[in-house]
Amino acid sequence: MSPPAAIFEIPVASNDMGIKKDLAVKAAFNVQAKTVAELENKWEKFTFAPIRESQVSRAMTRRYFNDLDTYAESDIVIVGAGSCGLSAAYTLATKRPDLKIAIVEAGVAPGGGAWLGGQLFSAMVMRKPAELFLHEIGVPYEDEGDFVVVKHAALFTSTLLSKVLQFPNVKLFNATAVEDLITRPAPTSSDPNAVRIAGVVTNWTLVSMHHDDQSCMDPNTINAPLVISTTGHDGPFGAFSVKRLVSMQQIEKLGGMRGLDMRTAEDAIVKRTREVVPGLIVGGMELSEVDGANRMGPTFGAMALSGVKAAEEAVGVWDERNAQNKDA
Ligand code: AHZ
Repeated sequence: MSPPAAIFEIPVASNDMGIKKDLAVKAAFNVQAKTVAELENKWEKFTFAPIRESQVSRAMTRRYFNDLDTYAESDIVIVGAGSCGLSAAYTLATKRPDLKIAIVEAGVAPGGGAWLGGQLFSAMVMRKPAELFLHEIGVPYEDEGDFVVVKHAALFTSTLLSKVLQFPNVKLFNATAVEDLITRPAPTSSDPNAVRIAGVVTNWTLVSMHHDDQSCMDPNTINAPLVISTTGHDGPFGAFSVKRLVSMQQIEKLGGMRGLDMRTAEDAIVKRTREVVPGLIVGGMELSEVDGANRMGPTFGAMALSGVKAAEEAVGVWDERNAQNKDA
C-alpha cells in the first residue's frame, strides 16, 4: 500500500482550519527517519504524521470509484480468486499488459480453498510439471520425485496474490459476488436462443446473501467480451456460471462432479479448460461440474495449470475476435 499522498498534500477544504502548518511541521519530523531501523530508540518522541478522518475516506473512495468507472468496461473478467482464478490472472496479466483485467471475488479473503492443504493441514502438494508454475512465481518447494510440496499452502496463495495485485492492469473487487451473466444474442449460431456472454452482473456479497429477506436490491454490471469463470465446485456460491448456463438453457445439464480420483482428475481438468459457450471460459473445479470429471482432493497442480491454460485460451479467443473485427 503506497503512503496516502494526502499526508504531504494539504486538502483544500482543510486550509482554513489551521492544519496546513501543523502538517508541514510534523511531516518534517517524520521524514527524518529514512528506514524502520532509524526509528529505533526514538519511540518517546515518536508521533504519526497528522491526518483528518475525511482524508482516509477520500483516499479509499476516490480510488474505488475510479476503479469502478475504469473497469465498468473491462477486457476480461475473472470470476473467483481461488488457486485457478489467481493463476489465470497472473498468466494473463504477464502475457498481456495491454488488457484490462477485473477479478470479482465473492469472499472478503481472496484465495478460495488454497490457504491450507487437505483436511486443514498446512502443506500443499503439486504434481509435476506444475512445479514450473512455482518457479515462475518464485515459491520454494521440496522435491519428492513425481510431486513437490510447498511447506504451507498460504505461502503459495499469498505469493501469487501479491504478484497479481501488483499488476497495473488488474483490479480485484473482493467481497463482491457475480449474481448473473450479461448476455447478447450469439451472432454466428443458428439457434435463436443461443447467447454469447458479454460481462457480469455484480453485487456486494453481503447484499447477495440477503435477497431472500430484503426487498429488491438491484445489482451493478461490468461489460467484458470475455469472462473466465473459476468459481470452484458446487456449493453456496460455487459453480456459479455453469449453473446459470443451465438455467439459461445454454447447456442442457451439468455432468456433476464425480468421486475422488487423483490419477484422472487433474489431467481432465487441465485438458478440458476451454470456452464452454461463446465468451465464457471455464477452468478449475467449476469445470468438473460441467464435464462430470472426478475431483482430485488436496493436489493443486491442476488448479494452477488450468489457470495457465484458461489465460492462454483467453488470449487466443481475444486475438481471433479482434482479427475478425478488423476484417469485418
Ligand atoms: O469465493 C469463491 C472462491 O474464492 C469464488 N466464487 C464462487 N462463486 C462466486 C461468485 N462470484 C464471485 N458467484 C465467486 N466469486 O470463487 C473462488 C473459487 O475458488 P476455489 O478454490 O473453490 O476453486 P478452484 O477451482 O480455484 O480450486 C478448487 C480447489 C480444489 S477443490 C478440490 C476437491 O474437492 O477435489 N480439489 C481442489 C484442488
